Amino acid sequence: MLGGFSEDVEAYGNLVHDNINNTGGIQHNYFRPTLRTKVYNNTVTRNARWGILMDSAQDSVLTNNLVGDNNLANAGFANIQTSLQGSGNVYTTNGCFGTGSTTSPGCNTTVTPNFVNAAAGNFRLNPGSGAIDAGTVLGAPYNVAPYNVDIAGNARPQGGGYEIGAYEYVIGTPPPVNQLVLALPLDEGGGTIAVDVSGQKNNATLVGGATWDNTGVYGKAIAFDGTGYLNIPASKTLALAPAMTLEAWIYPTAAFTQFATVIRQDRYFLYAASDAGYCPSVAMAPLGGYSTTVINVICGTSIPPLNQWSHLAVTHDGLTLTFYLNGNIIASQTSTDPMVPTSYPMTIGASQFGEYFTGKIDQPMVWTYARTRPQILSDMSTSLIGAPGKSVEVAAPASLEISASLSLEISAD
Ligand SMILES: [Ca+2]
Repeated sequence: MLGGFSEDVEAYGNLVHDNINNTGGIQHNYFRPTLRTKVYNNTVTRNARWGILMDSAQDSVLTNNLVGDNNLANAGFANIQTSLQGSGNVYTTNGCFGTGSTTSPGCNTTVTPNFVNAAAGNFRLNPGSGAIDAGTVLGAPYNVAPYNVDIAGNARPQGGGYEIGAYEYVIGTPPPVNQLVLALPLDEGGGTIAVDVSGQKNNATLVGGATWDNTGVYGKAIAFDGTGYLNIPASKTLALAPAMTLEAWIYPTAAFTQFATVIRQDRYFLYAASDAGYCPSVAMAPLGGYSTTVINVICGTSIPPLNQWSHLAVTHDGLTLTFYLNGNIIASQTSTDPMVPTSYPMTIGASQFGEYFTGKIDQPMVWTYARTRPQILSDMSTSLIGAPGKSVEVAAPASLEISASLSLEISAD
């Protein structure tokens, strides 16, 4: 302590929520100035007044804080309240959202947090959260123990970068919810982007000989000439494990001569055709599955006919691989080898090995869990056109970890 100042206080990785007794979240006390406070990677939400109050703070740094839905007492506070502050404060990549001003100088950006279940006190992030990979990379000492973990003890960063807030989003096991992570209507009819309406922002880019076609199953489709494909950048939401559903309508226009990809992401895949002899039942049969140190596949039993639409799907629930043709279960087998999530682009109409598809594809969809047969039938009969947020069944999280509320007051006491 020096001259009545409180110095070098840190607030790192806290969850500060539901302080409803007319108070705020993290506070620099107006009457007790603070020097060089560091406020990093906190989630501050559902508090009555401010989220983070910077009164009398000087030469302090706020970074990677996820602050929103504060000011619930309607007292006119910002999520990050920067009135009456001292000089030299720095704000970087603080994401604000919801109730309470999100435009104060401390809020560098607005984000959609997409919490797992805020009402139940679960402020972990769902896939597609705007907080994922949106933070500033932290240097020493925050990149080493004991700082390099999140509030749940998971290593920070995960995947492509630092998250904003107290929680890193952990790819793979277990999935935060049962969710749709890719849904392409393929109805734009122009341009080079096919927009994902799953809500997970996994938009696709048309590459090479992939062109718009006016006649899909629903609306338009993409035609692949045998050299083109759709590319979707690597995404945590597509790093699937322990379960999946891949499905699409296909309209092949050339006889199959080798593996023909419908959907592939590094370790999991759906193919319209295989190489001769790969599937034991029928030469060139379609297949789906996933690879680890071994390749786990389930084969169809008939060749999708030329110049007509067929619907293909493969599901894996962690125990069983199932292959569907036109909504019918064609084959099913035990497969307990755990899926391994990886961070690679997804491609439609080709794989990382080529394996191009020739013909049309419509409404490719990817889910983080095994759809049931009635759900597959529903997917087949539902047009994605103009349906963002389409009928996503959200299962209750297996366990809710509800952190105790706290109000952290930084003062010279
Ligand atoms: Ca379409």
